[in-house]
Amino acid sequence: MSALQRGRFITLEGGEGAGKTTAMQVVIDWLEQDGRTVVRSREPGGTRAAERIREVLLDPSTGELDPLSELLLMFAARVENLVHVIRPTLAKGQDVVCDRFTDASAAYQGGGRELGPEPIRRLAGLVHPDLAPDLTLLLDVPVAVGLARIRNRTTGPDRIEQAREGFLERVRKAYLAMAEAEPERFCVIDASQPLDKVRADIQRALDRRLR
Ligand code: Z5A
Repeated sequence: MSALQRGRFITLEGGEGAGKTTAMQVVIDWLEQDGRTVVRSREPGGTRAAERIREVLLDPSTGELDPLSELLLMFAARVENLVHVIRPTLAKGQDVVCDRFTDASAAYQGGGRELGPEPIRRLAGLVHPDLAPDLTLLLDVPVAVGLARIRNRTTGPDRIEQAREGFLERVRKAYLAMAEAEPERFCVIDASQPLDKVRADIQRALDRRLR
């Protein structure tokens, strides 16, 4: 499948409370104004089976999981999303905007859970050797700022959010290292700014990278 024929694959990444929900809408609006048909998805999730896997992964009642089991479940959900949503949509020439993808596994399981990059690299090689996002917006926010935002939620922390602050610092560090290693794919957005500034930065990044 050539990159010219298929739709564009855009992913949103970031730590807790980075503001991916707002960013998703900005990206979708921008693409639609550009005349594109856009399908949104999220990971873990995106299909009925993958959403069931998400429940297992995020429900605190699941209890502790071995980091490798956690990683394999993320990739099981990813296969479902790729097979049933991402690949067919791109093949039709439509765009996909996905809230998290394999970079999240590298940041959370590779960095946060300290599995390192190798298992993620191997699984990505097995599951999507031919496909990488065309653009990844990394919404970067200091851990304490992100945590303060999500503390205002009415729902309690999910299973992964229950991890301690050191975990989230490792996640952020892993994301920033990936962005530095692949500047042509990543665009880092300072998500600690007020929302209107974040929105404007995302729009500017899309103008620069996708037009
Ligand atoms: N995970 C993983 O470990 N491995 C993997 O491979 C994958 C995922 C794919 C589910 O992800 C979890 O799965 C996640 C990573 C892990 N870890 N956890 N937990 P998720 O994306 O569904 O869940 P999340 O990261 O917990 O989402 P979130 O905390 O809701 O983050 P967000 O979507 O970026 O935040 P938001 O809802 O847009 O904003 C949070 C609040 O902040 C909200 O009240 C906003 O109004 C406010 N906000 C946002 N931006 C601003 C600014 N700029 N100023 C002020 N206030 C703001």
